[in-house]
Amino acid sequence: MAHLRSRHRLALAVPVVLSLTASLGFLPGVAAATPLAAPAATTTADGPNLSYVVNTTTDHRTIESVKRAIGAAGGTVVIAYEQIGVIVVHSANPDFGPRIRAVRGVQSAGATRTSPLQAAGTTDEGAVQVLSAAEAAKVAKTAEPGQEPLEADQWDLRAIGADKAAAVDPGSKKVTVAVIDVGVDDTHPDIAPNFSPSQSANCVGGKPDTTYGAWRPVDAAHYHGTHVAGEIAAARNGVGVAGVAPGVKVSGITVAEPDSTQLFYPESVVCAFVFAADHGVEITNNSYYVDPWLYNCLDDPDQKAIVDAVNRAQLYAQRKGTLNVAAAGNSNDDLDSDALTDASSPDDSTATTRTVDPHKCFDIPTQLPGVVTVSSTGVKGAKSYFSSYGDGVIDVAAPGGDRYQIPDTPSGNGRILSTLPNNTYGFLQGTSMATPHVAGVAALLKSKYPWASPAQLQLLLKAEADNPGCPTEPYDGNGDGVVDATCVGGKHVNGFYGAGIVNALRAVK
Ligand SMILES: [Ca+2]
Ligand SMILES: [Ca+2]
Repeated sequence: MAHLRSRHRLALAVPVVLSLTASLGFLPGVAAATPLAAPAATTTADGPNLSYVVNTTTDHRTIESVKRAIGAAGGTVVIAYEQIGVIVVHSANPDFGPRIRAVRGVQSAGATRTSPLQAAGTTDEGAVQVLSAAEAAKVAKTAEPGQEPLEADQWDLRAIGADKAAAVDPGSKKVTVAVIDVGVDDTHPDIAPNFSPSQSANCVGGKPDTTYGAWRPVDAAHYHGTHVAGEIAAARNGVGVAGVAPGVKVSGITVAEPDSTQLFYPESVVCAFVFAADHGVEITNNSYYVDPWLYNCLDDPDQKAIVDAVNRAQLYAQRKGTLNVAAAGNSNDDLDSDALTDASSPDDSTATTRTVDPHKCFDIPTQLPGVVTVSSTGVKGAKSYFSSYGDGVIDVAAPGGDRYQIPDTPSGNGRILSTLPNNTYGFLQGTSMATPHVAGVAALLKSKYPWASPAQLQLLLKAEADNPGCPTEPYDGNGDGVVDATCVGGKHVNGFYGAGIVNALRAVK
């Protein structure tokens, strides 16, 4: 679950205990330390079968010649994305990485994983809190005319004017937000009315599977994407909750491993961006970081290849008119600092502790160019205690919940209430939850300005945001008396909130 912006590291609020179980047979070993001088034509399969991304040009002849070299080096092509020059490969040759990097026409190449999962972890942000039937009945009793039954607990909608915006314009059915995540339960009665099956797929492994229903979560533990989808576009249908943009469409592109690791490998994410771009998706929601590295350092050939492949895919989506919105992370890291401690990578084998410079080692996709980077706020409009931040890194902020900031609502829960698989509802907190609020407001903007480019949408999000400014007191997010972060910047742009907290009502006016 590393990828999910939940744990201390970055993403969100997901519980889930990592365990080993079956999952693919990837083993340790990897080629990283292997010298480059391997002999020709080794096709031995004496190593673990790893997955790679091989990045080349978009020229067809070059791609064909690189494909032949891949075969000669003991690799098998899974899929070639010619439009971005990225080839997904499996190989059991321990020398495959160095071998293929030496081939003419290959710009970067590397393994997208290290070895099978061994470590377990729990989330700092706490597990999902399911709303019981009794609690739901209590909340529903407080609903006012015109409100959804559980809306009294949705302080986040009111915080960005999304309740009032829905009365003006709920957004257009011609706009789709794709949720790149662990799967979306489109049979949920609050999601079914707005779901777009033709823009949904399962991208696990790097190749899209569009079989009907392939995008659904494999089990109830894969609930994260369903929560995100509801935050964006849960219908105003007299049932449950409402999303920020209840008139737009939402789709699901699954990238999480189906086992309990729920890892988001790079080739799956590459597939998701290309699929979204090629299927007319206007906005993608990315509430995760790409596994297995929290920060990908460009001086490492594998990590460089991962950054290169994912960046090509997300830039391709932008060129086709898709705005990509991504979570800043849940590790309360200053992404503008000179040095950060990354103790969680790689998260598919044994993590080691290393110091990284976030200007050279990137959390992706959130730190990639043109991506809207989102920090999280609580009900008081202050940065969530877990939210990463950084002057010049954060673009905008949005409600993602904070259990230390208590709202005056029936449940008094500072987290975000939304849909869960199997027709249930629950609370989560994280930058994972902030991101869909931004995606929802962006969808409202796109509904109003259908010709707006991704860059223009991002400018509008910023121009219409409300900036709380840096706090005047030292920031102690969890109230333990120890200062947790320093906000750098001014009233209009700063490291905690970027240009400010997005606003749905302004988007539709
Ligand atoms: Ca509803
Ligand atoms: Ca503190």
